[in-house]
Amino acid sequence: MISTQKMQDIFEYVQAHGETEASTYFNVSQKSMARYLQLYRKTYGVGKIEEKENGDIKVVIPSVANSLMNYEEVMKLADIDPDKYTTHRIDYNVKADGSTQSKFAFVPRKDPVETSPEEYVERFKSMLVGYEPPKVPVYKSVDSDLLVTVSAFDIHHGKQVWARESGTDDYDIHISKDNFMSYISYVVSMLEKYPAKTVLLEVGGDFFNSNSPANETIKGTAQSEDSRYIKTEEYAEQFVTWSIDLLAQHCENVHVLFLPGNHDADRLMVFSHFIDAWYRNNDRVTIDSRPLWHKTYVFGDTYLMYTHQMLPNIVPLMASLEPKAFAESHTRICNIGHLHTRKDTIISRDTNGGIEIVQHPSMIPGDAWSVSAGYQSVRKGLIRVFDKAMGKIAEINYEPRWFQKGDKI
Ligand SMILES: [Mn+2]
Repeated sequence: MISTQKMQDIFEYVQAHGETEASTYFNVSQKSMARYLQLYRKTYGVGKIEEKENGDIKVVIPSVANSLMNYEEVMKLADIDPDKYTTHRIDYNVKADGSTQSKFAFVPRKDPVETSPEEYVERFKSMLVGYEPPKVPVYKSVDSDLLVTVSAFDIHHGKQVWARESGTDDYDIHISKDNFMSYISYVVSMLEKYPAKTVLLEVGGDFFNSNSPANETIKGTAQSEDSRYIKTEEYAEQFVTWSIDLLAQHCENVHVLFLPGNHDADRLMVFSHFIDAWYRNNDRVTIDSRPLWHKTYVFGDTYLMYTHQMLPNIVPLMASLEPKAFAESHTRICNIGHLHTRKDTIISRDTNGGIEIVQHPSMIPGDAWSVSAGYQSVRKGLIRVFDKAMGKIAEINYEPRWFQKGDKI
């Protein structure tokens, strides 16, 4: 930086001896000398003009002339031709003592690049040489094995719902049988897309609406029931065996997990023994009819736990059922039902290893009592696809209303 005093000295020296001599005396190029003088003359301020070897020009305007903030003004004062130069950057600095400084950098304008259509074609052609389209990595499961789970929580087979009274849909043993068979047919159509080796049918409790011929739950709560106990039972035998047989035609193994519910614990246990006995000589169909309230199913790195209702100690309970498999698993899902509404909860990954609690939906319509009590639910099935190594890879929606309006089997 050249001080005001020095600028004044230069100015006076030029007045006395001329620009050429001043340039030699002060060791400044003649071009810069001319610009110094112009700047000094027009602003009575001080500044520094520096021409670099590459042709760039830097102009520094100190605080005494800081009204010069406009680059066009600076170009005029520094005698920079706007046709030949353009601004590159402008910096405005405030120093600790409050003084200011503006720095203007100018660069020579470049001729616009003109490309002929022929040149453009040649350039484009050269880009195509050696070009390869992006390659997408194809994921293959460790042994191309998939598991498809079919939720069958809270079917409440035997329940009577009268649409005029409930404001929802009609429901009786004919409809529940029909619905279930439509659902399984839909699952079979999805097996074409996801060719699973194993299908797990999750009968998650309250499969029957009542526990006894008195049409009551296990605790004795009276139920609005369709038809007679034994008829409801026969329908269930028919559509459950029909479903297992159909699934077994489209996969290698069918596993049926029966879980007692608060409506049907005793009845479902007996029913599961009937189904178990039915398939006792079929190696491809396995029935979990153990009279347990909590069960597991382990598939590769996936640990599935089942219980009908939410419990306060559900996470330690889940881990305690098969501790070794639990510890080694990556996908850990605790499956519950009972409230007929889909709800997903992921417990903190920090403390519980990423356990997911999935409350399954139900396919039944709300009845007059539940609607009057304000319970709302959307009728849905839940079909999931698991890969042995990757865990859950797909979830498929199912709504019984589609089959009621559309295809009937
Ligand atoms: Mn329940």
